[in-house]
Amino acid sequence: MTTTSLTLSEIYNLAHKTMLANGCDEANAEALADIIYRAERDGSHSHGLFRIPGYVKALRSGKVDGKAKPKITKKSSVIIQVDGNSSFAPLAQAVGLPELSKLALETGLAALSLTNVHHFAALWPETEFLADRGLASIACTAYMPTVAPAGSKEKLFGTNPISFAWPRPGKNPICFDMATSSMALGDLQIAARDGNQVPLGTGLDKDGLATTDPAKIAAGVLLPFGGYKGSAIALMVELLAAGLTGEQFSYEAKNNDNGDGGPPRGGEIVFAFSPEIIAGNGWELHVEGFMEKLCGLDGVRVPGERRHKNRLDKGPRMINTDLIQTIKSFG
Ligand code: NDP
Ligand code: PYC
Repeated sequence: MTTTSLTLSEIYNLAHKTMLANGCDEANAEALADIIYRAERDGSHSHGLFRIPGYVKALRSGKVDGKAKPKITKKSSVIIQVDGNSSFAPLAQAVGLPELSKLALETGLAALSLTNVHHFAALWPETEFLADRGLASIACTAYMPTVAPAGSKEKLFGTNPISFAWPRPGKNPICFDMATSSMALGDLQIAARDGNQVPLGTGLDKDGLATTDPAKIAAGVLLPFGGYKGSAIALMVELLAAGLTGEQFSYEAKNNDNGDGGPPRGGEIVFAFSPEIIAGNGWELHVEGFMEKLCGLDGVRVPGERRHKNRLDKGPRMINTDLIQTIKSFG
């Protein structure tokens, strides 16, 4: 694979320019470019520039409205809904997350339901936003059928990511963000592009046979992580991101999608909790005592730590040259 060096501002500008050239207004382009830049900065490679071709396809087919204005509604004293009006998820999040944070800091616990959005990004930006404001949170979204539920060889679940973050005042938050499949589809596609094999157990080919060839898995099914346990979490994500928001389950998203290769319409749920209100005074010290024990164990690291270390590096990033050429060809 050939790579080209891009500075972080070149990454932001390339994403921003491409979005503007393909029908986004400034607010939508800014929200997307910011999420792409932050993914590359932190080393979330499968959800940064790699996603631009899909974003562009969705704009060009008209599935996503690059000029959408998300609409916010307060559904109850602790529930906010943002209707993305066919936007990509980041702009709807930019509208909803500050309100969610305000509400959870007042009440101790609140939820944000995002509907009519197209989610193609990592989820840690949502949960870290809340952790930076002293809140614990959980976010999840569904996708399109990619993963066979435990016991089956047929795909029904999306790769259904879930992120959790916990605030640590004065320190980086604890934050995990993971697909509930053995591997995110983006990483499988990158492995196929780069000619790498994947571990046995990642997925099955179209005949239901285990394989280490990512292209064959892409034509077959991914498996949930951890067998029936990961499958149960993927099921929970379908129910929370679609059943609870009223948006599409992964199978419905696929049935109603135009197949342009961009992200389908769906929902996302974000729950926020205030340790200050729920646990009360002293929660930080209590948790730090636990974290000291955890991090004192040989071989243990805090989820999110890899990204937070990458973030300290303000230098250029090495990006796949073909990908840059493809993105530049979009205008
Ligand atoms: P990974 O398997 O790479 O990582 C999952 C989590 O585990 C991360 O928080 C990571 O932290 C943490 N972790 C990894 N290794 C260790 C370790 N040794 N000790 C402690 N923690 C560790 O993520 P996935 O490949 O499953 O997902 C990648 C991305 O894909 C996610 O950001 C997800 O949101 C996104 N995605 C988005 C979808 C969508 O529909 N929008 C669908 C599916 C996935 P760290 O980052 O610090 O390594
Ligand atoms: O990597 O599985 C994935 C994915 C699906 C939608 C966005 N990312």
